[in-house]
Amino acid sequence: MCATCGCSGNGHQLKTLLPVQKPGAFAGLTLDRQVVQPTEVQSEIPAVRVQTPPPPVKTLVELERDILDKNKRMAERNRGFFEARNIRAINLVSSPGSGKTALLERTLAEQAGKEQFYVIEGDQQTTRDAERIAAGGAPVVQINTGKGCHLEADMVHQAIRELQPATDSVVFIENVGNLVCPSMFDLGESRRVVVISVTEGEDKPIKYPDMFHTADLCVINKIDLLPYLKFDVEQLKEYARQVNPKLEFLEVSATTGAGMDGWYAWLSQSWQ
Ligand SMILES: Nc1nc2c(ncn2[C@@H]2O[C@H](COP(=O)(O)OP(=O)(O)OP(=O)(O)O)[C@@H](O)[C@H]2O)c(=O)[nH]1
Ligand SMILES: [Mg+2]
Repeated sequence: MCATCGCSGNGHQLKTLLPVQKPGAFAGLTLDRQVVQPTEVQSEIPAVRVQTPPPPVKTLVELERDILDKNKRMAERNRGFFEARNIRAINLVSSPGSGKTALLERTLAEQAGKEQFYVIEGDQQTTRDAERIAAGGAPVVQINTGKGCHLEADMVHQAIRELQPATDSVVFIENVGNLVCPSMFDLGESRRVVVISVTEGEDKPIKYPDMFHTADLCVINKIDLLPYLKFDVEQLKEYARQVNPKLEFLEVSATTGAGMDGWYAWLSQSWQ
């Protein structure tokens, strides 16, 4: 449950999709979690009434702190796993439809021989993004969060156990499309990348500051559409620097491939 935003996860599901060569044809292994309800045990021993004090009532702030603390501990485990194997783990966050999956599709297609890639896909429903990634030949796990609006570190932990990423590889984690809650949940990633497309308006960094404040890199996508829009790239950068002066920027088009060399150079740099 996310006490912060009020979304209540009704149990997430993991689906591992085997990489395929032909788009559309994928084989899947479903690892649905089952919730087992406690059953009543019939006993012949007479019941003894024990007076137990009521559990302490927690405030919303305490609940939120508990959730974030638990998430932080699991995130550190993930981070230790990634660091021990020199794995670059990248948490891609954005509003829905900014082009996260399109960016990954092109990256996998153009860099497949140079790096070993693994992908964790987060969405509330469907395996559509995982199918797009599997069609490109990369090992991928889809996490469906149900009512949850963000990925959490324990979900990523389970996905890593499925994927078993190799030493020196790159693990992309595509978060649920949402500019608010994913900013609060450390997944143990090495770097956080916020993707914003030029159709969203340049004021998003000041309207959703947490997302831009916690990111290392801002990828400005869909620049092929700039001639048709009223969008000021420099204004966007200025707003973003107001909330995060250290934020780096790249301008790309996942559709045409413009600017992708800068993205590949950023990916291949040493982060240790
Ligand atoms: N013109 C243009 N369209 C793009 C570009 N990148 C992505 N798109 C389109 O934008 C739409 C959304 O792209 P996705 O890659 O599905 O976006 P996403 O961020 O993964 O979306 P969610 O997973 O639903 O949050 C699709 O119709 C893409 O074809 C781009 O660089 N230029
Ligand atoms: Mg996507």
